Amino acid sequence: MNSQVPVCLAQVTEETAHWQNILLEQHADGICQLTINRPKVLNALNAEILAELDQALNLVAKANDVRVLLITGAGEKAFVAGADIAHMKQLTALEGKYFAEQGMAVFRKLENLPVPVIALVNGYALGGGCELAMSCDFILAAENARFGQPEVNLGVTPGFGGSQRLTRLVGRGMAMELLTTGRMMNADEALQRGLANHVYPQADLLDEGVKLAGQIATKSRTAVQLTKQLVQRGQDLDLDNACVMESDVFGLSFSTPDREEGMAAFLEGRKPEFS
Ligand code: DAK
Repeated sequence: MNSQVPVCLAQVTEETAHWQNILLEQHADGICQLTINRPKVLNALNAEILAELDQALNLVAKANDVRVLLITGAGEKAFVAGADIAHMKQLTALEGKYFAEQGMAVFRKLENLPVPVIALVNGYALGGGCELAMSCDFILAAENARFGQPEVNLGVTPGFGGSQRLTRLVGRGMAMELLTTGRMMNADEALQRGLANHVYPQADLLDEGVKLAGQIATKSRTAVQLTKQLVQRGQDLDLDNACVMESDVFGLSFSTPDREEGMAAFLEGRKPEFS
């Protein structure tokens, strides 16, 4: 398939048919669901899953029928219980470095995906699982969600960005506590500390995720994507430069058909019909 041509994700089958560990499905109205599907080992991540995840993100990035991506784990027990310990046990130091680089690159791709990504954390999100959730734009948690970075129990450091993203999300002191004790946070604590946006009964998590994604999917696709870029790029800039960037992007948004339609619809007292 030509990588330059936008694809309709709903019609892509040949590229996804050989995947063993990832399910990619379309809900209505531009909502795509990606499920890490290895429930026997609580969806633990190995190099093969990371490679499939990378391919899935490439497809989503160029799909013209995806407006929001949901990521969750198969089964009722885990989102992702971390990197696969059996896989990591066999790695040499150099292979460990490559494994970490592979995970880092995939999670960075996820973070920079043009469309918003919502993690639906339906159980354990430990180590690489917590790092995966933190690479999404925001997190919705089930009541049984458990978040943690237990790498210190295994004699290693976080390898997929956990020490950096957790610190940015919950602050230095709490991140240090969690990283150095390896203790798990339950869903309510994650909510209280700003790691999760909302907590739902597990049976409602997917429906709530689809509902929230549905609200985003009705908005201007261009405005949503530009907003994600502003938030992603702006967080590492000083405020002066971040505000300059926002002015530039605000100006850019005035050149779009969605801006014409959105403002006309408001003045005509009707709902906008965005492209
Ligand atoms: N890897 C492999 N298998 C796992 C797994 C994991 N992370 N987590 C669970 N499993 C498997 C269990 O071995 C068990 O398999 P069977 O015995 O049935 O064959 C099955 O899933 C069910 O798990 P349990 O029987 O243990 O279930 P419990 O309810 O009793 O306990 C648990 C659930 C999540 C508390 C427990 O499974 C657990 O503690 N799991 C490990 C959590 C963990 O430590 N995760 C890894 C975090 S470290 C790096 C790159 C990356 C990383 C680090 C460095 N570089 C290369 C520098 C990332 C590291 C991590 O993610």
